[in-house]
Amino acid sequence: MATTGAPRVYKNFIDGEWVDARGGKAYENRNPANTDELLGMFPASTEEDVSAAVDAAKEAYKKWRLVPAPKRAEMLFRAAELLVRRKEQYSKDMTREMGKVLAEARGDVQEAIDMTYYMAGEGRRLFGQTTPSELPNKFAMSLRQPIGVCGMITPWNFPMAIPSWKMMPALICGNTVVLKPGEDTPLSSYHLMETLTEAGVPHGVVNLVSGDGPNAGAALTKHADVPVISFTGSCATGRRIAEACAPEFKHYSLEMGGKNIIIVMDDANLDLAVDGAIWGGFGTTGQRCTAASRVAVHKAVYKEFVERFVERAKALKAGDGLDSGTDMGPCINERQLKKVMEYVEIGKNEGAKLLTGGKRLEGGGYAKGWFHEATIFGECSPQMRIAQEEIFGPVVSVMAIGSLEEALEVANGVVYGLSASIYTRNVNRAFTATRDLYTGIVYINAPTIGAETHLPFGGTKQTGNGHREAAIAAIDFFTEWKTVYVDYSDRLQRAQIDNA
Ligand code: UN1
Repeated sequence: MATTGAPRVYKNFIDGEWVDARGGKAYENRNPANTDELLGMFPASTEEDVSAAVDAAKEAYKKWRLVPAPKRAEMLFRAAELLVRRKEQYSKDMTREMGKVLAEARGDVQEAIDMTYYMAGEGRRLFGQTTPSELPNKFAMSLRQPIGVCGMITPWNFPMAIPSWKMMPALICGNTVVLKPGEDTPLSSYHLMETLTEAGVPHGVVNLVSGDGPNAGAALTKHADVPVISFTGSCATGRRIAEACAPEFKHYSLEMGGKNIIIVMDDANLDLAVDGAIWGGFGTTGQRCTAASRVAVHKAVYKEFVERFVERAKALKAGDGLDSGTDMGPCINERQLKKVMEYVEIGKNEGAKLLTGGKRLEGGGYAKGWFHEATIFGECSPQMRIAQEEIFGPVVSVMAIGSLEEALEVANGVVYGLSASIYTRNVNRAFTATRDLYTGIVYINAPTIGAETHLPFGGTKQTGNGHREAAIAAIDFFTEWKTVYVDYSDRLQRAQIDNA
């Protein structure tokens, strides 16, 4: 049904005020399951808006960095409590703007809650080291110091979780934030701002500027007063960010693509492996950077696995994520749906066997959304484009392998290195795979998705640039070490020289 009446107009959040884009432009945020539903208008921000937000964050930093971390933590703790209370409303809004099924939207908000509580706890740690000096009457320690204004550019697939992964650690360390959320999902970031402010985070400490990459994101990246950029998104954008950060030697963390694999050995519990491949491949409509878009199955169980996997995929019901019977939501937008359809053609042309799916869902309840069938290609070779390139949709490429060695070679034979999984009941194989899979995350007898907030998240090779999100790794990224030597000997002591 078409939304009637004037659409709700959302604003940027700068220096504690809700403000329109200075250029006066706004863009529509529509439900990908039903494009007749307009969630609201959001500011199409430009350099001017970004500059205003950075100025506010720079000013606020002067005081925020001096607030004791346990006090900052109390605010985060209150924010987490508010998120718990609002979980249902925020989850429903997320399903409406992003399309993922409600249970998964709840998971996304839960991930934000987990991260916020976790980082609140860090407020009473933020540990450095103390260590003996090599000289007498001298004390040595290391402290973490905040860096300043952190620019954050986040994607649409985890509209609340990913901004929280970046914001909460940055804030607890004493930094201030300017967030540019995914263009398709600004509402969830709006909710985060609202929550943090109500929890007592002072004006200017968190700022939100919605808009697109070329206008808002690029302005944030290159702004001289933003020494830190944290980005999650495509490799193409990540490369541009790296180039923009290089001249000033900014700190930047990039979380990018994946072509994650599930390996199914001949000794695997096949029921479990099928469950994992369905959840890993089609959860979030395959729109996770951790999605299991490749499955390598030992030839001894290939036929049986594929039969069961295909049968289960056929039974998945696509639809509006708010309907309780829906297993899989739409693609995020038309561009993403077209990309999926193009890859289906590529797969067919390169000789993979289309086992199920392969088509856009149209008509009836699908007429107004960007729906695509759960799609499985069998008999893929590891070098096919559908087995090499990130599709970010409900398409899984299945390959046969003859040994663990071959599986590991296939697994590592892509440019990405985010997540990988092996199903086996053999402990030797499990540990060999753990050692030899060159990825940031490895799962044994579980799919490639489902990372927890207190463990490092990120990947090798073109998935990232060596940083990790979440866990203490995030604290490492959002602080710099300061090493302090206190000499209380009252005489000049020369390190490495007066060592006799
Ligand atoms: C992403 O797709 O960018 O591990 C993040 C997972 C989720 C996060 C995914 N906790 O699948």
